[in-house]
Amino acid sequence: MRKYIATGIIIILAIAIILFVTPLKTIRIEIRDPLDDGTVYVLQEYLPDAIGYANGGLPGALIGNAVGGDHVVVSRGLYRFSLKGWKNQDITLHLYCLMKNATPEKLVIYVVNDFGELPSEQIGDPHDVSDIWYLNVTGYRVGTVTPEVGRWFVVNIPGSIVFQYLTEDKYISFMVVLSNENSLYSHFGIATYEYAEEANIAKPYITWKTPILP
Ligand SMILES: [Ca+2]
Repeated sequence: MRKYIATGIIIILAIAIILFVTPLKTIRIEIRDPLDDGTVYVLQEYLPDAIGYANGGLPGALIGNAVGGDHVVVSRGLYRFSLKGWKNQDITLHLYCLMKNATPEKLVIYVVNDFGELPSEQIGDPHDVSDIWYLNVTGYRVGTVTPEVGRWFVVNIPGSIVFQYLTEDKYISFMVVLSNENSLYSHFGIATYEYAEEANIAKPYITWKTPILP
């Protein structure tokens, strides 16, 4: 009798472990296309009119304030990822900090409506890029980070926010803004697809966890 009770307890324990300690695996998705990341930069003298460029071809995204030619330029980072296979999980964004200049404070990360593929280079005269520049206004602020140069940093995004901003073809987009972007010469540099290719490091990527068992 005692033997049957012991066996029963072991079986119940085994079922409990399977139910409550479901093993998880990490799904990792790197940015897919070089034009899925880049920057939008504007001439500070015209703000709040956003006059400048969107550019997806640069090896690195400058986040903040810098001098370009005779002008002070304010720049923001843009990243978009294809989340094929995502099923409502929370996700984590992974980006790599390359450098900093002057006194940048924090990076503010927004989930934004999709900006689509970026131009491959700076084209023509400075023009109205307000449709991209102001995406943070309708975006969702997911967090702030103080990155360290030469290190990866992460931002967690709730699944419900991903669901809210995901496009029909399963793209999720981010904008990275410097908290003190009007502070002269203050900026961080973050790796893009192009930088990662040249430097042979991982491209910007997203992770989420999913059960190993179906
Ligand atoms: Ca790019």
